[in-house]
This record gives sequence, structure tokens and C-alpha cells, in this order.
Amino acid sequence: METMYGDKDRKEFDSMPDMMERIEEAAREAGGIIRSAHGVDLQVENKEGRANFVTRYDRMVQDFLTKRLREILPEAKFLGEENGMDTFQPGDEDGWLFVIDPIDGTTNFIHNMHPFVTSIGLMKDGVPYAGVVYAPVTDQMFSAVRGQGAYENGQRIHSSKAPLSESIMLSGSAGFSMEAFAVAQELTRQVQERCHGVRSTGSAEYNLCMTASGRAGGYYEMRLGLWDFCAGGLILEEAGGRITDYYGRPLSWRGPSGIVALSEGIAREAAKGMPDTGSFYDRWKRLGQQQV
Ligand code: 2AM
Ligand code: CA
Repeated sequence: METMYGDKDRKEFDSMPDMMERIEEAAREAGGIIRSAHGVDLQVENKEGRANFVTRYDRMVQDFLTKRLREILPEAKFLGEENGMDTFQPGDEDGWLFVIDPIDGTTNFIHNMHPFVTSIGLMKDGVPYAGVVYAPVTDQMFSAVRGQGAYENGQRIHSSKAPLSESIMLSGSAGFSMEAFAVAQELTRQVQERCHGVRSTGSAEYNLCMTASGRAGGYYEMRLGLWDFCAGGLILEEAGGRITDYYGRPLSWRGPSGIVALSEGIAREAAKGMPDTGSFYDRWKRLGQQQV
């Protein structure tokens, strides 16, 4: 059968259902470790910059995932938020690369306030190939394989076809830069008056999954690590949505980026130019330039 994949890829692709099951199982186990943290000393430390925290559990879960995923796909390389693995290395664009965030939404986790999730992206030759995002508090498992659609707890999901005027939007909430936050707030003010309201959850991967599953119309954030959007970005694309940088350009999938993630309906509007406001991206770009 003629496919978009070559013969070699096709072979790997056939073994994907089994591999995906094992990756999801690893994410579920990671969620178990995260849930077991309730009421224990998290040993919170502040990393570089403002409100950028890490706990004993972020490190422990990343170690667990690295070990478990290495058993599943021994030839894969790793990029992860913690333990000094956070930079895309020369050669990472060749072959398999796991991109993991053991806890996305660490500040929420510290405050015991859902959502916080485990995310596992799997890149192949420099582009996302599979993604798994697991929310342990609500037991939601989101997943996608490139070309095979997106799923929540085994059910196919689709992003919304609704226009901005009938959607909830999600704003970024990283506290690393008050200047970036001020720019994002200005965009939020403008988006707020054109939709049903803007919310902020504190977990980028969860926001992407909320957009992929049709609950939210989109999500924007000034700066994120690759581990914050790799898995959820693929899940959104497979659900019919669109993720770009805030100039509307395709993501490089190599490292940090600002992102604009949109449902199918709002992406269509944005492509045409928003009603009476001009292009979403032009607006974002003008605001972004104050900071970049
Ligand atoms: P984290 O919880 O894994 O740190 C909040 O809007 C999102 O921004 C979260 O996904 C959070 O991921 C991420 N975030 C927090 N601090 C950040 C930083 N200094 N740089 C990039 N992303 C950050
Ligand atoms: Ca994290």
C-alpha cells in the first residue's frame, strides 16, 4: 500500500500501537508517583529566574521515565527539563528523541492545584512523531501518533470549529519575566473582549490538550521550553488544530519558542484575518516586538 511513510518507517509504524501502550503505561506510572507526593515534603528549589521551581518529584519522575523509556526504545536519545538534559544537541535531529517534562505545571503541583501533567514527546528525525500527556488528578490520557489522529482516554478527539467569538481562550502564565507577562496581559485584554473569556491553567501541555479536545479555542504563551509543547503540539495538530510561533511561522521543534495554538475554527479565522482586528499574528507580533 502506498503511504506517506517509507518502507522502513512503515515497519516502525506497525509496531507503534504496542510502543504507544507502553509509553502510556510509563506516563500512568509517573502519575502514580506524582499522586503519592500528596502531603510529603516536596523539597522545593528555585531555578534560574523568577518563579521557576523544581521539586524532588520533578527529578525523581524524570529519572523514572528516562529509565523506563530507555527499556522501550533503547536507541532513543533524551531531552528533558530537569537534570541538565534541557538542550537540543547536535545530532538530536537524527533518529528517535524523547522530549519529556516529568511535571508540567510544577507551580500548580507545589500548591496542590490541578492541572499538572506528565508529558512525553517522541521525535523522529527532528519532528514530533508521537505524544502522550497524562493528567494524574483527573486520570486523563491524551495521545497521538503522527498521521493517526488524537485521542483522550481512547476516544478520538477533534479541536473546535467554533469562531473566536464563541470560544474560551487560554493565556500563558509563566512567571519568568514580568515584561513578557505585561505584553501577554495586553494581548489577553484584547482577546478577552472578543471571546467568551480568557482562562489561565498554569500547564502548557494541558492547555494544548484542552485545545485539541475542543474545550478551548486556543492558547498563547510568550516563551516555553520544547518539553512544554512537543507532545501537546502534535496532539493538537492531529486533532485538526494549528501550532506556530507567535509570528505564525512553523515551529522549529529545536528549543524554546513563543507559541500560538489555535483550534481549527479559529485558525481558519486567523488565516483570513480576524473580524475588524486584522490578523491575530500581526497583533501578536506587534505586541511581541516590544519584548523580543
Ligand atoms: P513547568 O511547570 O514545567 O515549569 C505556565 O504557563 C507554563 O510555563 C508551564 O507549562 C510551565 O512549565 C512553563 N514555565 C514556567 N516557567 C518557565 C520558564 N522559566 N521558561 C519556560 N517555561 C516556563
Ligand atoms: Ca516541568
